[in-house]
Amino acid sequence: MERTLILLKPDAVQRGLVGKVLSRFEEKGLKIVALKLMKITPELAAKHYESHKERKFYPGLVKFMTSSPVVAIALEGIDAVKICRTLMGATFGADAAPGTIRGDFGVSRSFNLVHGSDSPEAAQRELGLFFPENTLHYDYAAYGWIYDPIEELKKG
Ligand code: 3AN
Repeated sequence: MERTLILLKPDAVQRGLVGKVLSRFEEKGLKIVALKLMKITPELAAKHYESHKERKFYPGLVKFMTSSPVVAIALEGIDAVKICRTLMGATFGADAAPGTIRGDFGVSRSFNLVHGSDSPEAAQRELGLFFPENTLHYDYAAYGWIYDPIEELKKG
């Protein structure tokens, strides 16, 4: 099982899309292991977007992400990072395929509704930043019907 960080960005919250976007992940079979509405501080934004510091869009990105609350979510599942990135779609709404979150709900380059960790290593780092209090561990009834244990064993 892998864990990943998802952020529903200020545009998703302000446009009333929290439920719809969260449903995409839940309905796919990902388990919610932490969830909170929060305001990102400039300090947290700087740590989270450290690798983009030199990019031209960085100041606008930090301003946007700190302008209004976000919903931070930790999701768990086999290959959770990759699956969430596929559900999100291409970075810019106008390029994102129909059926993806960004493809269905947005057209913007910067207001692109959702963030998802781009590797298991990034996920671990970002989960530590957004959920220093730790994520939960509990039995998820749906797993028995989401994963075929025989198929998973064969994958080894
Ligand atoms: P992704 O979120 O798909 O992993 P990254 O990591 O390339 O995309 O970029 C991080 C964030 O920076 C994006 N989610 C987007 O909001 C913003 N961003 C990237 N490129 C641009 C750009 N050219 N103009 C405005 N914002 C951008």
